Amino acid sequence: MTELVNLTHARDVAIVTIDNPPVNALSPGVPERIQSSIDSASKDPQVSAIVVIGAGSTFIAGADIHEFGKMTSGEKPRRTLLPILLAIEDSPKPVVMAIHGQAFGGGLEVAMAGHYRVLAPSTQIGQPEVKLGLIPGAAGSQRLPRLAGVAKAVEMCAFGEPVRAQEALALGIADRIIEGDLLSGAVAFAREVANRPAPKTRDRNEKLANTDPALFTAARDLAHKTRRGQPAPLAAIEAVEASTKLSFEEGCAFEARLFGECLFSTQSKALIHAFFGERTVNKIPDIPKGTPVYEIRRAAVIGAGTMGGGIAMNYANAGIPVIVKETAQDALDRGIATIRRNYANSVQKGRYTQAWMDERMALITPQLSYDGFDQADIIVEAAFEGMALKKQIFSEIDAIAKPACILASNTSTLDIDEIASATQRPQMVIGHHFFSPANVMRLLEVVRGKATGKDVIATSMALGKRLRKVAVFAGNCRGFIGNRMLGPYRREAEFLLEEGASVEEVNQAIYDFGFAMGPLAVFDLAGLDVGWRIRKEFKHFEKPGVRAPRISDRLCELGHFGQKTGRGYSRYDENRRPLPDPETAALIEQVAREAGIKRRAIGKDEIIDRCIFALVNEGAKLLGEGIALRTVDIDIVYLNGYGFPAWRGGPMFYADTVGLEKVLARIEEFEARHGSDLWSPAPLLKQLANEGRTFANYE
Ligand code: 3H9
Repeated sequence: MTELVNLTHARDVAIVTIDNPPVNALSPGVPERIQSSIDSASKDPQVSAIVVIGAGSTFIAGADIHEFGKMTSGEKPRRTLLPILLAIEDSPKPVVMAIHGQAFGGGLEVAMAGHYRVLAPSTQIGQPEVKLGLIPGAAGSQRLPRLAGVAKAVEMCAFGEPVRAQEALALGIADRIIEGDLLSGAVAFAREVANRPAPKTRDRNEKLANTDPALFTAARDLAHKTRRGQPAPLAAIEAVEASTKLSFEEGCAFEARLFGECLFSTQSKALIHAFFGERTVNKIPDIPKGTPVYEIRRAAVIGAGTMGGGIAMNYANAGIPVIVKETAQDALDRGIATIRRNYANSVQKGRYTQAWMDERMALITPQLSYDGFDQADIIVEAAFEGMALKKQIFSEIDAIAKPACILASNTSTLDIDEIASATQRPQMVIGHHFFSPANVMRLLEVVRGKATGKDVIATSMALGKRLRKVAVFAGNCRGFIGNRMLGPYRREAEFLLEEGASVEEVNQAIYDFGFAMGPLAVFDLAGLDVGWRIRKEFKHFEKPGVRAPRISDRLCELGHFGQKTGRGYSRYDENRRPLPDPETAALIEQVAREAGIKRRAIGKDEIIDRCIFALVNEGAKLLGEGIALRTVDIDIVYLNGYGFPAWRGGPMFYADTVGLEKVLARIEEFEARHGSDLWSPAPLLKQLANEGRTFANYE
């Protein structure tokens, strides 16, 4: 336990050091002690100026996010930072905020209450509260426009992206960038300004004048487009707009009201669940911290298709040299050309420099042979989804790879144990299920076989972080977490078509729920042939007499594979815009007729409940079977791999917000209508609903 805040002196300059690991969050006691330290330094006649600095790797990461849950549950009263920040700003001696790492949220709000800000060159500053469904709650929306100007303040508060030190300096948020030792630079700066009148941010109104109201309209339009369904970005715009119309005090009161509304919203709880969830998934109960890991210095990928190419890019992006192997020159050339095109697009958009791209390309070695595979620390197989092929590849690489090489399969559905059985080292075999496009999607499912070594799992989870993925651990079953749940979701989307909903109605209902795309639009994008191939592989698992979706297979038989062939559930124009396809509609009616299904009008609520509760029910089965460790693992899979709206917190969090009793009642209704083979409620869901519990408190 540290003191949270320490006061020391460098001759005439007082140094207030915040020491609340790991990120100096403003937990109870921290803001109070910052202020009392500044206060006592102000009263000390030996002190001419005060420097506030963070210990460890960052200045202040913001309010302590754990506290929000305690406040909304009534466990703790709502605290307010505002008076503390006013007192800091009123200090008669200049307060210099010395910032490194991040000054985020409440951290930036503290920084802006100081009279000056000096930054280490790699610092990031921002108001990311909207990412938690919140807005700045301690005058950030009022002080930031006074420093950065209204347009930039709107952008930072409404969209949450940070700015780097150089931009902060140019904007006027920072006063100087300190190269070299931050503390000594800050102390020297403090001496320079010691005898000048200290400028209070709240009195600096010059940048508020003559604000063009069109900028708020433009920001709202952008928020509607890019933050669909989320009130926090709109509230943030409103709060910054208030800074241009109200006094500082009135603006703060207005901000506080909006902050309170956001704080108590379900969206904020969902987004906070997602924030902590992303950090929780890395913790696996039987793989303790400190489990030995293999060093990954060289990688090899088998397959230069969409998946293989994307996976290779992840390794190159992390600075790891990677071999990409194909079986035919033309496939290899196509794969490398796609990688080059992807990088070139990023360069064109200004995300990377040409030099950066050249370095990445130089890390990728395309080849047709296994040369160099004996040097690899990890080999990732990304061949077509077929057990026979995968087993053949694994027996080949087993013969070449060094003993300490991890053998990973990018399979999305197949049994890791059976794949491992083709090798003499099942303890080194693991699933690394990437999501398409693998260079973009953040999710990585790490799948444990029954023999997979703990060191191999620990290495995979650490590697996930290095590859900038959110790695989620899953047990071995058909489809693991994500695709096993996707099965019933897809099934219901297709059944709804057979029963009378149109392709457009199903897509629209799920889009309106908040998904980036409707299910049928996603399947068209991914390629219907992918699922077709997998279903053929698993034909023997189909239960005779149980209704199975047929439309996708029928479309594939016609060569309608989705966007890539211009036709799937929808038709696509030359700009890949979907259009209704009357022939598909006729085919659906025919399939329904053949199956003896009487078609009817289907409402939006039924579409949502059938698709989403199909996910929830399967998720609950996965939990009960121990395939998923925690509900949050399921939620994080769906948020990062399947476009589930983050502000709904994931399928399991969403089910809790609906109420498990209601969810169960609806599932039982579907069971009565469609049969137990399709809709038997998960035992865990039944148990929790009957006990009046939630998935959250199951953990
Ligand atoms: C706010 O400030 C509202 C205000 O307007 C005031 C209202 C009155 N609180 O991410 P990492 C934990 S809202 C509590 O893995 P990195 C995190 O859970 C807040 N805990 O490290 C993890 O714990 P564990 C606005 C926090 O180096 C550990 O710290 N601020 C907080 O990859 C390490 O985190 C934000 O939204 C927190 N604020 O990244 C910033 N932050 O080890 C949120 C982190 O037990 N934070 N933890 O799993 C971040 O963006 C990143 O954590 C940061 C470091 C970039 C700072």
